[in-house]
Amino acid sequence: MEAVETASRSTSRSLRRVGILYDERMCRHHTPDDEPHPENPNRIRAIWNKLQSAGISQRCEVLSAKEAEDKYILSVHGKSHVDLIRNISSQQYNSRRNRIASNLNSIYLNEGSSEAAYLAAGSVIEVAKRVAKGELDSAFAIVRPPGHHAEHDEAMGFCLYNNVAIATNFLLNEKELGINKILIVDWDVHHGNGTQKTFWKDPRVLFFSVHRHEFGNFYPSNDDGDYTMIGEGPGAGYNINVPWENGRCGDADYLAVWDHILIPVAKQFNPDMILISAGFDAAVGDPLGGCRVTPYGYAMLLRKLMDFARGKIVLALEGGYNLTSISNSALACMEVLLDEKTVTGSTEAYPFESTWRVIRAVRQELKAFWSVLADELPTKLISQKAPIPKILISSCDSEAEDVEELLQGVIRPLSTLRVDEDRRESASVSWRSDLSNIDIWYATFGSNMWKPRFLCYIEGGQVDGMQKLCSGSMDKRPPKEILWKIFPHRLFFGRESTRTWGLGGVAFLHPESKNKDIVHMCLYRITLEQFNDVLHQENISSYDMSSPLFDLTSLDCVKEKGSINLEAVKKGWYHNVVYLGMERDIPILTMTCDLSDIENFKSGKVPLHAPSEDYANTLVKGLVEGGQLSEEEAVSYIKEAATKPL
Ligand code: Q9C
Ligand code: ZN
Repeated sequence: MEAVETASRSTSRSLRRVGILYDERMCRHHTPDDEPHPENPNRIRAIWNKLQSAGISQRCEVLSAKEAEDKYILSVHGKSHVDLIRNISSQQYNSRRNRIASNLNSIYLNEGSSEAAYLAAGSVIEVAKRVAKGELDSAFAIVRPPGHHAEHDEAMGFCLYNNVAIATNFLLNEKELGINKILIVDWDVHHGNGTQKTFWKDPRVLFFSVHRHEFGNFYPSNDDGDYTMIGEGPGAGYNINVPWENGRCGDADYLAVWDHILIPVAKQFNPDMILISAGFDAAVGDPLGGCRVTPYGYAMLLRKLMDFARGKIVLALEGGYNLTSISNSALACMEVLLDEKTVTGSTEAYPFESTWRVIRAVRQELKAFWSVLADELPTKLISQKAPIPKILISSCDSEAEDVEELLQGVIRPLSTLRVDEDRRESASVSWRSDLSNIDIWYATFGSNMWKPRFLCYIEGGQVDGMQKLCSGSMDKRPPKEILWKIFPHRLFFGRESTRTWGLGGVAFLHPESKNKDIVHMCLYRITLEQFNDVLHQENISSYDMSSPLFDLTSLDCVKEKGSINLEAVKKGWYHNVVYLGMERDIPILTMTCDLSDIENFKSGKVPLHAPSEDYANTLVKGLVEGGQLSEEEAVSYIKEAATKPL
């Protein structure tokens, strides 16, 4: 279903109305003699060119910039500041312009600056208005100069007018738009000091900024971005800062902050609209940011926000200084807005220990205002951390006896991981593209029956009850179809604990069928490429995926023999791929233990063990939400499987 839609969409406009705003006139703001500067016109040109050559802009409504009216700018800035920016590019300022700029913090000015500043602010207003009215579902304004550092009476940090703050006030003041609560997410690597100050006492605007802080040593180098800065008066609690203690933060750090701060708070706040101060200077490769967010990371961060405000989201460019990084990051975000989920390239890492410390500090500071932040984070969760400067790549569910040793072998420096990533991907690209054209049914009998849990293996992330983060598949497209079937196999639970679910047994399927047994299976139609990524995640292995675990030859073999034991993941618990027949000409595959394991379970060498409550509940949820059983029936189905002798 999804595939058909995507195909028909590829030549036409998206089903979702997505706005994109670009205007060459914003390139006329540059350094006086065009001396090199990170915030230069090529930034927005690079993004625009990338979106055009990727066919993205063709699927969007393309808008051009409009100058903001002074009355809107004056809702954020003082009259003297507006007068200065309006006039700074005129001839009468020619002799004074450079001196004025040099008295400001990190600002240059030229003859094009005024116009560009008005266009940038006006453009964010323009797209925000259209999204608010429902003429567009969402939009991206590719603007410069950036805005989030600009304060009431001060241009700074490459910013002249605070574009996002101005658009926010515009939305709130145009009462007939019906926008009364706005969430601003500032994921630029720098603190959005100007935006914070604008809405400091305003409970209609929840300002959230995650930024490198280093205890006040990172630009703008003061305490404004500390987590203790929570707003004041009626605005108390409506300002949330997540200050990184160090650079090198990446997808895992940002996702942890989303999952444990931003998303729960967004749920409780329930915004009418979301504006993102979308700097891409936390991207891997940025010369100023020193962080490591991948395009996939940005896509995930954005996707998680699409569940709020009925998807009414506006992205406004802020910083971001590596032309390639910002273009790829912007592209990944546009794919999310267009809802065409083909973002690839994931990085598995745990958050830094310092990240958990910061998350706890923020939750502690704000729990009086947001009840969803009140619970202590489970120790199991926060003990998942990346050694500095090393990183743990790997995954979810595998439970090799010597997992710890195995994992030690997988620890390698972050730098190697990043540098090698391209090479690793290109080495694996040939098998991936081959296998991405082959569909299979992946038949699940355990926690994967619950769709959100299974999606972690595809999209990355984790759901309630899981104590580990999944890396996801390289191909993030969701299953093309889901279907339930009953098979004559025995479901049982064994082993004592898992890394993902903690204490308690996990589900296994007896690899042989027996007429009087029945098992409910949820079948996901995914590609053979994705099946490989699921196999990899289900069986923690040091296997590097430069070639597939299960290829076309294995597929032929399993069809003929009924099952196939995978040497490469021998130590994983689900190393046995079992063929369950065909469904509409597509093979049905599952993964479980092998017959020798069954002997060990029977002899007691490996224990049978009932599942934990969390894990059992996940199975029940799968069966109930999948429309297979009532809750009562599901509970007794699981109970029977957990108690009947093998
Ligand atoms: N030692 C934005 O990303 N750095 N602004 C100045 C002085 C200024 C970044 C360093 C960085 C400003 C929108
Ligand atoms: Zn920045």
